[in-house]
Amino acid sequence: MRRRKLLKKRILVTRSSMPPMEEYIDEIKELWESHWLTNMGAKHQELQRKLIEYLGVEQIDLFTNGHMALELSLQALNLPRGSEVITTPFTFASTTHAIVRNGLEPVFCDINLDDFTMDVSKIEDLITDRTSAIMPVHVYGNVCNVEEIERIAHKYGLKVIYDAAHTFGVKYKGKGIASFGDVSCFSFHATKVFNSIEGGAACFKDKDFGLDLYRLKNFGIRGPETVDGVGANAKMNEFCAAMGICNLRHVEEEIEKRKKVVECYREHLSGIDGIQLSPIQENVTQNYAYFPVVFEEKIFGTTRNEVADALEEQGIGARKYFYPLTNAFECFHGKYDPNETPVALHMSKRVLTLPLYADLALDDVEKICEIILKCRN
Ligand code: T4K
Repeated sequence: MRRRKLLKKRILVTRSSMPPMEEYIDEIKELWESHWLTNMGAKHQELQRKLIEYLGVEQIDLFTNGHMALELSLQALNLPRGSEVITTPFTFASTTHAIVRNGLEPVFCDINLDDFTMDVSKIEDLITDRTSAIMPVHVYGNVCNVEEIERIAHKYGLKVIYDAAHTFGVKYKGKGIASFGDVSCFSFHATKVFNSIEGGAACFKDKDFGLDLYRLKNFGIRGPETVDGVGANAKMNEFCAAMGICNLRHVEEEIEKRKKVVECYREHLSGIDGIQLSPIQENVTQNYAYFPVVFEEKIFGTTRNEVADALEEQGIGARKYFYPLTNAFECFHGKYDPNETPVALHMSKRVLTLPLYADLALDDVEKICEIILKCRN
């Protein structure tokens, strides 16, 4: 009983968006009639069609999760084994692991001090004759400098694969964010702005690449009697696709509600010495995916960890996304040096992502800000 009371009071970093239960039940009724539960069924196809329209992309393929979309997209690019992929360490494990699991070598580029995305002025220095691709991350929903990345990729003949896990629905200069680069991969995980419970998608233009990618997510099968690739199994099932169809109907509403939460945070935390907020990027239609706050201890007087502890004491689960950096992970011990990406290292020690979801009450946002501001010394 006591446990339930405590849990009810906790505010976590996010909470899954869900459609009304009846709407989902209605959507999945057809699955009981058809008995078709997976393997690119009607729901899978319907969600694909709807996402192409919503995201403003040419081609899309759906996956079990965002990680498999990334990992198999990299594989489908057919980069030379052992070649180098320029990426950033300020991200979730998935980005770096997708590179390493493909037998490729991540080369870590530092990030910008303001928006946490790849510092494009450092890319060219990292290019060698072994570089085959760039894999930037639109981290927190902040858009990378896509124009400069495109220019560099074109100049050196490199592929570009965006980790767009955080940028569902984001537009840059009126264009869907996934229309940049050779491939862009979204995550539809339960914690994302748009979810299909678990799920992900790769968006691209090249139809031949799409065929290779499709085969990789389906055991390398080309036809009923032809298996000419060594593939995995990363197909989105019909229940997940049905959840995606329902959530897509409400996503605009959800983003609008998130916007109000973000505005409330900004109202209380802007202009505070020692607190850095993400910039509002020009020409970007945001999705309000995350609300990162950077605490500069020397000015704010309190460390990020102390703020996190103070929030935790009040039942508020802010998270240190993204600490540690991926180039500091134990699994890579001795292989990479996080000191070579000093800005990313600096930010990862100071950033805290505050609770953010559509139904987060503005009273709770105010309470969170009050606790944070009380930490000032
Ligand atoms: N690239 C980037 C840049 C990514 O951030 C991610 C995933 C990927 C690639 C890979 O995409 P996926 O393969 O996951 O589709 C979470 C998510 O699991 C992960 O998807 C996400 N990034 C990462 C940033 O966050 P955790 O370990 O922090 O999740 P967890 O279980 O602690 O959940 C966080 C909070 O979310 C909970 O405190 C409460 C809430 N929650 C969680 C779940 C599982 C819900 O409300 N409902 C739920 O079902 O990784």
